[in-house]
Amino acid sequence: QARGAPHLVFIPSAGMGHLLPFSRFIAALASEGAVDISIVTALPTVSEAESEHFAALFAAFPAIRRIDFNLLPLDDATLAGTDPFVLRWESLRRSAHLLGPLIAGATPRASAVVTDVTLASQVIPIAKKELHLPCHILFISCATMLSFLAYFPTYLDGANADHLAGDVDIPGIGRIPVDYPPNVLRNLDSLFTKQFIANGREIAEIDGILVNTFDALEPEALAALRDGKVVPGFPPVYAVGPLKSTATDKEAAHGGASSPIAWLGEQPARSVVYVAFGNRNAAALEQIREIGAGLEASGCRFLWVVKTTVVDRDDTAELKDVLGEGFLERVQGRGLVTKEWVDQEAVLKHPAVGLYLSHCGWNSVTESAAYGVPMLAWPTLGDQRLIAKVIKSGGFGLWVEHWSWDGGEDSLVRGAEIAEKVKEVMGDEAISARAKEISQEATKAVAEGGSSHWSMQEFLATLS
Ligand code: BUP
Repeated sequence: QARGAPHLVFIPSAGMGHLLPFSRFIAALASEGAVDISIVTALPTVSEAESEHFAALFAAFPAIRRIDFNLLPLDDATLAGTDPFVLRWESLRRSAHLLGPLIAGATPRASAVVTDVTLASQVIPIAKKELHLPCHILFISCATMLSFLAYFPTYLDGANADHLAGDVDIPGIGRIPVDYPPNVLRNLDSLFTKQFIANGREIAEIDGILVNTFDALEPEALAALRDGKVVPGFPPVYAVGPLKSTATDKEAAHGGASSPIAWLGEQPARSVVYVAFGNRNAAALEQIREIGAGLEASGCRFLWVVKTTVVDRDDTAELKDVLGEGFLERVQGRGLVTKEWVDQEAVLKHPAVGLYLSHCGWNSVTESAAYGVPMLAWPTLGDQRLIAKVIKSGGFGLWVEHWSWDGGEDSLVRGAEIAEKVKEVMGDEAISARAKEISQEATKAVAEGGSSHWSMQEFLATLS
């Protein structure tokens, strides 16, 4: 790094969906070598995947400094049963007061802090009032979700409500039906709701927000935020996506003849349905079996990543028991099922993949958009229904809105319907053409002179 280069301190949060955009952004900066970088690291991580990812990142970029963040114990019986990732966010938040001295002690002196949004309301005052440093957010969801987060406090004040109680009209964006935002916001007592409202109230104090999106993907939401329609005087929004991994070649590490990528290499172009529901969505066994039945009945080739637990370390089930008698034998040769972490970016980039049946995590959607893979959206929780809306209005996928993940007898999505929709999107030329167009726009955005490239330059200029 150049002497006197700005020193950015990154504070990522828990979950691969949070860590990956940080590491991608950091890898892009580190490769350019124009800034010094430190990462506040809370170990051990919740999942094995995060642990391996941190190790690979620090190994690939030895110049990046690690600031160890020892969390205070979270002794709070009222939080029993909370999602382990949300619980970790709370742990990070309740230990955040320790960050001031940690960052103050960094050498060279920190020039700015970039935090995950889940910690925003705690970190912003520390960075700005205690450390007198500029503070930015690297937002890990879409600009539409950012608009919702930013506008939610105004909605609550206007509706004289303390939780989500109806549709939300966001200026410049339009009406968001009550069942699109995170469902849990209807419950004031949930930890997530408290964190979400606190972060939303503080966000206007930030110096800038980096978002893993690009102008052609979310033109209206970005314009509404930047024009101050959502919240007057909103901080600068830098759309710097789609972020791509540059740090590690995971396939090289985990590859071999039996790897999914090697298998894809033997399949015809655009013939494979890739099926994955993210790293922290555990489906009910019955629903998993209906998905299997659907894939089998579709007649398509498929690569399916199955998760049966929220945290990967807990997943000890045998695939053959999960999928049911004879399934693996029946689909042998045309279907590959795995419980292992796959290099999803490499999968979506592969010419054999023709469709992504997805839970609609934002990283997954930006990856699909970047590589022009049409989507069949099956959102589960959190921001995923708002993200499915982005897919639908972008025209690069189909969202069957009544598909839920409740797992109850009435709401189980049956194999026959899954097969029908898979075949429908696989054969939809308009969706396929639009996916290709979006992918070209994504390439343009990050190329020299593209909108995301410019946004990145603008952000870097604030550091000098
Ligand atoms: Br599973 C899996 N390999 O096997 P999202 C995921 N990923 O590379 P999240 C792999 O993890 P929420 C696997 O490419 C994406 O970058 C995937 O992030 C990668 O969803 C990331 O898509 C997952 O944002 O759920 O975090 O699972 O919606 O809660 O963020």
